[in-house]
Amino acid sequence: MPPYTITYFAVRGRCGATRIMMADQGQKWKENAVTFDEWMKGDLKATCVFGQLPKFEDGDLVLFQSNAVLRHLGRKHGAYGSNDKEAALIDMMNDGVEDIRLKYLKMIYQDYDTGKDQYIKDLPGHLSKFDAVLANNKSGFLVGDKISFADYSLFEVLLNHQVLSPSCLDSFPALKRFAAMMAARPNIKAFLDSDDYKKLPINGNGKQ
Ligand code: GTS
Repeated sequence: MPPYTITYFAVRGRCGATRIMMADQGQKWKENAVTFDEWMKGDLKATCVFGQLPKFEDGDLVLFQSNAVLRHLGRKHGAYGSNDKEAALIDMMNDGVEDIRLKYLKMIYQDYDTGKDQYIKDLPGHLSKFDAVLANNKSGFLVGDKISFADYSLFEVLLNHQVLSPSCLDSFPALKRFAAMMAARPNIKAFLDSDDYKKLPINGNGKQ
């Protein structure tokens, strides 16, 4: 039995980074895909701490909140820095990624038709911050000299943004290098090439 189980809608959504991280770390997991009709019955929702998915199980540990899941996996698989100072910086970077993710999700779910162009115009202002951080760290990762859960989260956000705006990384050499480096990691490459990954839409409303 795989150690981990994801219960979520059949999308990449808020499990994209978790799946990429587990794949890269050589982990197996089980997927419980929940349909909209099942969800609307309300029984599962009533059991979720915040009334939302994803739900993540690691044995008898049941977690909600996708960033808590990333942190848990980071702790377990040595992807949370080498000391408290690095861990704090990794938290900071992941919160920065979450800020972009929230803006992206708001545009996708609430404002796609009228807000997409402005969102793409504003994007360099957000991406430049990550580019500067990466340009200052010669390991190529966000913090320290090894991969962390924040790297997986940033990478996944970049994948989605390259679908939204294929040239969005062109003015950001450090981000471009980072995205290429992450995509070339053998386990990530194999996962991104897999049907399991490709069959899932990025978002639940078909916009991307
Ligand atoms: N902060 C939460 C997390 O990071 O896990 C947000 C979870 C969330 O927004 N879940 C949505 C949900 O359960 C699905 S998705 O936006 O992640 O695709 N929606 C259904 C509902 O009834 O709220």
